[in-house]
Amino acid sequence: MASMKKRADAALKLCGGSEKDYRKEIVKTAKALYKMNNVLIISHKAPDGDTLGCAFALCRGMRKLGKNAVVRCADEIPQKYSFMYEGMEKQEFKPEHFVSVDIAAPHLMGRLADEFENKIEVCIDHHLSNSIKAPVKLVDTKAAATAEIIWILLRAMGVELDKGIASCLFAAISTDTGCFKYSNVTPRTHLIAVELMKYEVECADINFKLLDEESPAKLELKKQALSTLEYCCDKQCAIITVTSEMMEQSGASNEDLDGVSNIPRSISGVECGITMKQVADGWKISVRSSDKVNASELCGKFGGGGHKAAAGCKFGDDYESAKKQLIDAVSEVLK
Ligand SMILES: [Mn+2]
Repeated sequence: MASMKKRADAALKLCGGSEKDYRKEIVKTAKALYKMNNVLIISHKAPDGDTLGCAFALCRGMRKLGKNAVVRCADEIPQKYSFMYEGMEKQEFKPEHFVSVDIAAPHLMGRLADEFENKIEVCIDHHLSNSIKAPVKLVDTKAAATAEIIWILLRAMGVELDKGIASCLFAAISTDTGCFKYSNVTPRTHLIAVELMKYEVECADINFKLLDEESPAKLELKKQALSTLEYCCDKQCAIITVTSEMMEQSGASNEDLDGVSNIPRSISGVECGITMKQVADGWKISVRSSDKVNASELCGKFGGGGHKAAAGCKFGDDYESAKKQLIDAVSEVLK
């Protein structure tokens, strides 16, 4: 395993970081993965580019090492991510080892939680609020995307990257950074992207498909949601509301919401953008914020969590009460 240490060092050097403690963590996690066979890799529910890119990159990497590996997700994988599993063969086997990627909490495994939450052996993530229980945990909150960690791990394990793996990781990083424009981006993010681009990744295509392309249904949803736009806290906070009726009328899907929740924060002068989405049992809130507001702390007050600049929480049925509590909490921070 000495070579694993060397490879980890080399990978860390390539992406500009070589703290000894971090290298140790990488080696420990890479070793745990290396020992496994018949591996089930779990993505979070309502999957995004990072959780899927990590899962399929790791799955492809494990297979290259001669192991059986599959990816599972509680929800259906949106069509736009199909390139991630393109060309992968079906494998039938009884899973013996369980890995979670980009999952901050057990309930985010969705309907898979009951079956797997106590079986996770390796948890790889970048969420500050991570609460998964696992013997081996690698939670690097400095990583803009969990995919940064997966890249280092694959290198440490001696996996030869290829176009398939690199495309998954590039897509993961690109989506979790809003195409390299969020404040979570570090030199390491770019350095890893450089390494990935060496494998003929079709970056422009991936970026268009995952970040720019919009269906007519999504545009209709945006139009309707925009009509609810309101401001508070001296216009430093903007709120939009998405009702179930709007979802139905527009024909938009839940993934179409991603673009919508970025709208309020994009308005000049707004430090905190809130999207209130009606769900079966209440209101799902997503918060996007500038440095002035810690979205994760804000949502933490209501039992939620996430990142500094993007987080979420949930409220019950009472729309007005939910909104008032949110506005009060934001004004408390901004005053
Ligand atoms: Mn992520």
